[in-house]
Amino acid sequence: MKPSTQLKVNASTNNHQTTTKIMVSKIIEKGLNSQIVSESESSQYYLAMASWTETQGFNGVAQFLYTHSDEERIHMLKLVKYVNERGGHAVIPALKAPPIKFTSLKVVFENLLNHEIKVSQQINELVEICLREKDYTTHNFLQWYVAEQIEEEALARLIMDKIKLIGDDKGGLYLFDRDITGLSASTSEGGAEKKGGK
Ligand code: OFO
Repeated sequence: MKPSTQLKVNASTNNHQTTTKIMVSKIIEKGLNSQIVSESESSQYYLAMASWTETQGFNGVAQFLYTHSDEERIHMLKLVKYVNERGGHAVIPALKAPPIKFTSLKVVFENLLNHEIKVSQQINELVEICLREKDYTTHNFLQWYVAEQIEEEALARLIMDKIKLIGDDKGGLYLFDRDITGLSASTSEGGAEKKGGK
């Protein structure tokens, strides 16, 4: 929808005031609703990883993943509120079941990194649609997600590097499990969280 057709004028007969509301276009609404699915799936996926790692005795990793799962839910909620505030309808989706088991800690974080890369691509596509549709408000709103993805991908890569270094060394894995929650906190301090996004 072009900007000229994004204007919806509601005339109030009660107080004779005229209010102008900028509506989100159908194509942007659809894109944002797809992103709601992705963020919800991310939350479920990381929750499944958290539960599995907890059963394997990696309590630090589990805590890290429970927190990450909560954050993804907040990302989803932020989108829900934005869509509705802009006169669209945020649809709460059914989600497919995430995996139950993972073969190793390395596989967990490989999956996490690949998932974050996929989400970054989705955000970038959404940003591209906003530019094509000349929806600069949603484009601006999405910049928080762009910054967040940079942070999350960087953190996932950092963790993968550490896991590769540790290999099968049990002592190394013990220390990694002990230290990972601090790693998450220190990284998010410089990230999109600090930019007032949540
Ligand atoms: Fe929603 O931040 Fe990653 O996926």
